[in-house]
Amino acid sequence: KDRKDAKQWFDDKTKEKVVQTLYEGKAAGKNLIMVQLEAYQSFVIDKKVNGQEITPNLNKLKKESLYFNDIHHQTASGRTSDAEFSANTSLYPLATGSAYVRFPRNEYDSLPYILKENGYDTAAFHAYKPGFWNRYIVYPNLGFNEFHSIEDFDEGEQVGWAIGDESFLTQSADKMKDMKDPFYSFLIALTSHYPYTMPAKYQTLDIDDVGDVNLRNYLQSVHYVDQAIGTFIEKLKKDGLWENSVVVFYGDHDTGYMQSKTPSTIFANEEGDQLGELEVKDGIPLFMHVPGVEGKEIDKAGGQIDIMPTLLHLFGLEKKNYHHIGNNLLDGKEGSVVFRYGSVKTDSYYYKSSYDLKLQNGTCYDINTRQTVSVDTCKPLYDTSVEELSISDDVIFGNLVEQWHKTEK
Ligand code: GP9
Repeated sequence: KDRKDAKQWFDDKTKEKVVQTLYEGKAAGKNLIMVQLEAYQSFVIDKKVNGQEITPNLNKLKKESLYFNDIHHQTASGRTSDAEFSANTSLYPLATGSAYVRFPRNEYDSLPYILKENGYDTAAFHAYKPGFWNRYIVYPNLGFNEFHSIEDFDEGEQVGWAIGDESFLTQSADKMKDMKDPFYSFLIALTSHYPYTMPAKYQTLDIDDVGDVNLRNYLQSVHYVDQAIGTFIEKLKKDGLWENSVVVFYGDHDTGYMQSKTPSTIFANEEGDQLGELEVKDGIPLFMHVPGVEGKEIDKAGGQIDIMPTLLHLFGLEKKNYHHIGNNLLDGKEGSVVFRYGSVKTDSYYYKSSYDLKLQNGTCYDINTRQTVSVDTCKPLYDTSVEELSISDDVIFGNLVEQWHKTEK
């Protein structure tokens, strides 16, 4: 019954979601270069500390890109692997453990698989141990032709856990020259990983009087990554890839700070503004630079499961009956993001779930008035979260997409 209900849910969704927009097919035939940024949060974008821009290169890119300003990470305990999983399958991560580790050989309508079917070469790049998060098994299974792990990179400059992002991104761009056009490259940056301590020469922001040491380390770290992104963009331009490629950057998850005064608290609009804190806490940036498409800021709630449906719309490939839960962020409809632990944000309301996941024990905020309202107002959000999370779990636990592919053949 669960399998039939899930299938019906996807069939209904496919009918609903085909909305024509000015963006449809605008990226047809282009390469896709997608970069997942470690612990990168949206509260640093377009912000200054002591008069210095934290992310000058991303701020510049924002003006020339589709920038989605209300995107939230949806990860659980699988952290970085959860973000990769959701961005490339448009399903929710698991509530416990990582789908990469627990179900590494499942079949999905994954982004590399769909692009491959449409003639794309595909590769994943991550300058760390291939066994971490089981990637060496998962990537080929998701449809990546190549996985360039630490073993495939020149030593480069070590910053944090591995090769610094500047060297990683530059070397990855060089490797892309060997890929057949069109291609999809998926890059997982790593430098801005907890605890965010940077070598003295990369602590270039003058912020000695800002926040606590954790915040200062975090800001220096994301500032370094921003510079690495600037170098990467220049290289893509020099190598002739920029004009032929959609280039996407997004953050994988929050900073993971457990201190009472978190960076997101400091950057929230007002001290003690609970809704403001919630809105900032899980916020991640999402940039899609599409050659020939003017920059625009899109104010619609969404998450990592929406990245693939949005890209497929841009590439003109969304019409098939794929088993995706996310939405096209460009469809002009009300936005919505379900968090793995049951909270939900739309453009109008924020439902904060309680630990026991009972509707009545959660809190419902009206985003326009900034006030709490009766929790019944948030019941539709709650119902959506219960339904979508359970459908996603059924798909993963039952490897349902593999079964559906067999019967559809
Ligand atoms: C290491 C990187 C870190 O390969 O993915 O993952 P995280 O600790 O953030 O989940």
